[in-house]
Amino acid sequence: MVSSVSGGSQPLLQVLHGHPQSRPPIWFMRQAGRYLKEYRDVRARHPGFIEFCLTPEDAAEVTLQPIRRFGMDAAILFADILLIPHAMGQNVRFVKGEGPKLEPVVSADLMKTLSADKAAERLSPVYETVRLVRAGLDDDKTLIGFAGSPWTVATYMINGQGTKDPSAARQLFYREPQMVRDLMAMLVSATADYLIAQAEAGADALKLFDSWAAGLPENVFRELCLEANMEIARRVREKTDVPILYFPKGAGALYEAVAIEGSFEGLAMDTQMPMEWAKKTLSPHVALQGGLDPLLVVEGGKAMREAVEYLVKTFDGVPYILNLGHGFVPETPPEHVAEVVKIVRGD
Ligand code: 1CP
Repeated sequence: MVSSVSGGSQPLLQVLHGHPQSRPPIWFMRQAGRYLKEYRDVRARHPGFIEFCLTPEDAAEVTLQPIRRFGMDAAILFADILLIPHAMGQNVRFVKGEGPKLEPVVSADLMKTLSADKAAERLSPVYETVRLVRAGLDDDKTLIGFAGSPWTVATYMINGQGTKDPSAARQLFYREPQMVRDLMAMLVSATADYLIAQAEAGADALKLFDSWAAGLPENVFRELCLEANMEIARRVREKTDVPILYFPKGAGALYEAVAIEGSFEGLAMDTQMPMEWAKKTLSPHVALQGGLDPLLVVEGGKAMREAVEYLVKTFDGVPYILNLGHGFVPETPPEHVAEVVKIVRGD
């Protein structure tokens, strides 16, 4: 059993164990990335994005860069949610300027070419990255491992690309439910193994990204999002007691069901979340994280400062981690990021 020593000296783990801090711990989704020159320099050495993610020294370096520059309370492993389809045998490429391209899984025959069994094993370079990052982080900083949630990863696998419109996956579920259920079962299994291996290598907390949880009817959300992620959490907990954060982006009122029934230690909020409602309804059940609009950090100034202060004030006295409601975009000025950290710390 891998233990997270009930929070120890890490403020972020303290929050995930239900203990509010006098100032909220802080980190940012996509805190490693193109908005940092030092990231672009390392990225330029790699022709392929997947190959970059699977090079432990460089992945560890870019994981640590934002911590060195801004001193956030947590590092998030540098990897991508599409490493799992790659490791299951799907052809995944990242095309410059266009995002990910996958060979779409749209038939039972294509599904037969995929396998969950060895997927986590094939991602062993990621666990080496985890070990390198943990060794390079101060004891009071948390290392967050992560994976995509099964439905979100299935959406990319079925659509074949990054898209603003995940309807192909939803329609396939209505047309061929068993096929999508089989794919989901493979993803649950591979993802649980992958997260357990990250925890065993030294990740202090784990996050499941359900970036395509929006727009699903309640019964579909419950099956494909809530239940699938709870099943992963159950499997992870058989082997470790590392806390788990879940991000059901765009789930709206269904956030309440996730908070009450979900058994996750942390729940990440998107930018639309009504914060007073979240404090009253979700907070008694789960530690909360996030909500800041990443575009405020692009613009900076008074609007950004007021939004950050509002979050700090609203969640004063309850377990809360300051973060974005979605990832930084490449246009984000690093000086605005530094200013958010300063405001939150009360410097
Ligand atoms: O070189 C580059 O800058 C490529 C951009 C990039 C980066 C920095 C991609 C391609 N992935 C990543 C790293 C990454 N991805 C991390 C670790 C770094 C960090 O957060 O600091 C994480 C946690 C992810 C997770 C991820 N990848 C998600 C879930 C979170 C979210 O943004 O909703 C998703 C949906 C992806 C898919 C993905 N990977 C990359 C892109 C451009 C996309 C989105 C494609 C699309 O739908 O349009």
